[in-house]
Amino acid sequence: MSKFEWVRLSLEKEGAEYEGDTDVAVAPAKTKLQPPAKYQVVLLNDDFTPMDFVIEILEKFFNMGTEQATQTMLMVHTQGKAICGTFSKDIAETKARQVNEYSRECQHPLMCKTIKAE
Ligand code: TYC
Repeated sequence: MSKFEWVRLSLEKEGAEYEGDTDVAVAPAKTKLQPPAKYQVVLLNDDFTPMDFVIEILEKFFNMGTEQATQTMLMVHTQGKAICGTFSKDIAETKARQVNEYSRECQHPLMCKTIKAE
């Protein structure tokens, strides 16, 4: 058995790759790749923000129709919170920030936050 053949077989036995006779071996990755985490954008209830304003937010930032926006607003109003959508981390954080900034501009205390989805 040649020297190279011996190296190739030894590396293969350990699960590494042999890359020709350059003496470069690449070890298999130790960590398994995971799909990117998802984040939920959650709207919280308060006693002061007008219902119509919450519906406007859901239409404007979450592309909901008036029917779905009304249902979601009522869910927040009765249950205390509701998920408005699930996105990548960046998009979820941007939407929550845009909602909070716009609410403050309009003098409403509406709160929007993100939580990592299971
Ligand atoms: N509870 C508010 C009211 O009675 C309405 C409301 C709904 C506020 C949803 C915030 O995320 C919210 N005017």
